Amino acid sequence: MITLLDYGAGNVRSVINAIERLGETVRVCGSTDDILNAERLVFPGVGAFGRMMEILQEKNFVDPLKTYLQSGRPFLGICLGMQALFEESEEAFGVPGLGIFKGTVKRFVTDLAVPHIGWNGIRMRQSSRIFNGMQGDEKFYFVHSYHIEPAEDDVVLTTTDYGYEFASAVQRGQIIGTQYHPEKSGEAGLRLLRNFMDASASSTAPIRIDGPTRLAKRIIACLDVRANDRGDLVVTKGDQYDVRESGEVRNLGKPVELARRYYEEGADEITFLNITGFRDFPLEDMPMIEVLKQTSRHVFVPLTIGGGIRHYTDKDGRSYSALEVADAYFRSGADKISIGSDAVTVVERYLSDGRATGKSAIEEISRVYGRQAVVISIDPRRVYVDHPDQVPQQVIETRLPGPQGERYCWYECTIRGGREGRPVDAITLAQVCEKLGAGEILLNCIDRDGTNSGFDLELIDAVKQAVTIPVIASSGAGCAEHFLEVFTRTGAESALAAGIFHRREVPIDAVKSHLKDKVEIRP
Ligand code: 1PR
Repeated sequence: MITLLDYGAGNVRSVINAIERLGETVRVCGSTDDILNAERLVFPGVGAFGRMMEILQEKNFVDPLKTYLQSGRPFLGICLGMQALFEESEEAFGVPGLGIFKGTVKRFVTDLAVPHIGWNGIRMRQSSRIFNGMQGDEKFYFVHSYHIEPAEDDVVLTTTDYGYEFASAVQRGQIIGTQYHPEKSGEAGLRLLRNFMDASASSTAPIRIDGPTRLAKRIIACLDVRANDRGDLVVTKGDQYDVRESGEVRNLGKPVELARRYYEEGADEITFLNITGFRDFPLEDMPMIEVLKQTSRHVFVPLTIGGGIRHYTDKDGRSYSALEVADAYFRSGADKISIGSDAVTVVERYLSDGRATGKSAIEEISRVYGRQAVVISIDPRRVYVDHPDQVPQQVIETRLPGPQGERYCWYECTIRGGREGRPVDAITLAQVCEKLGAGEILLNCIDRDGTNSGFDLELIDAVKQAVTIPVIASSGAGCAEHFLEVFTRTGAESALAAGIFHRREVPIDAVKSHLKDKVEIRP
């Protein structure tokens, strides 16, 4: 039996699913006695340091946790659950941590995109049972803006490079903490968890890997989901967002089955977009929540869900905030949520008022779950102009002139699945969303969607240059070479595709084989 400390923020479902998958039972800790009586305690942390410590105080969990940590019984802290073991964090000045390890938690200071999101390697410094059976070149899933800085070198279990070398795991006796998420790190992560649970196993000596660890470019499989005309939830796919063929919604498979297939084929991440979320209310559209629950039982890489995340009033007059909708998704197994139409509305309001309200979906969700959990999905289309001064939007010079030979264009954001254009451009939208607390940009392109003609490199480059958060390139992938192109000609951290994977035209491993030795990938 594993006791799991859930303080109420973030996706503990994935950790429960991963432990149960390994044949263990999980008791979610509800009282101080549960902590004190635990045989093995796992503390997965998501969200923000200050809020986490506040909740631990409110629930009177701090002293029992310290008692448990001094008892010599096995403890695994994941991400924020590891950071909590330190004395304090730059994320919340003046808020004391548990102080089990000397040292602090610092924000990344690097020119690279922050948060550090994705699959990176580890360099082992100590013997540990959690590495039994590993080769040393495994990659694990990271998602964080802050990292620990231990004052005592001998507690460092692994280090990782991201701009510079930082401590990515600690160990002292039976206390282990990892910055990476084993529950989201595929087979390597499941092995780590299995090793942790076998507290009697002997330790493996560190395996030395030369050179710095490298963050992999991520390959993401995207599933656009909606009900077809018979009411079945299907994975569909549009051509420039038109998902109907001969009047019928295209049906390319069942969401849970396809997600499982992509996980097994090596997808680094899976995204579900509820494409009719703009008109349906997701909390009434329970099948989508069910899809997420079922998928997270079998898929141990990060899951993003988008569609319908906004404030909503139901037919009985009850109001739901975007945060409540997001809560439901996180509780069902999502690691990140993606906001589309509502982000455009929020940015338009910001631009007209010239200030943030603190109450938008982006701000509220990132405050509670951390900015790494908030993705902005942008659905832009090109608008050509003869001259940059013709429009107030941010314009780029294009190598692909318009129908009248226009040499400039701007990218018009759309809402409601591309049905309505708005006067805000994609570059400005990305910049304002970053300012409001978004952690990642999912950059679609209506002109390229479903065309197999390659990513819009000019759009991706322009947005990537304008923000410091990671960018997911999306729309238009038609062959493996397109992925190489987007990774070598733009700074995009990941690339997403749908049609070629659904139609089995280019499998995920063919993309990875093509990239191997040219671009860092997760094997
Ligand atoms: O506006 O917050 O409710 O979110 C709705 C979400 O649904 C948005 O993220 C929006 O992008 C998405 N969406 C809405 N309508 C469509 C549609 O296709 N009719 N999906 C749609 C389109 C494009 C990608 C696609 C890539 C790659 N999103 O999902 O997967 O273009 O395709 P490809 O590799 O086949 O070219 P809200």
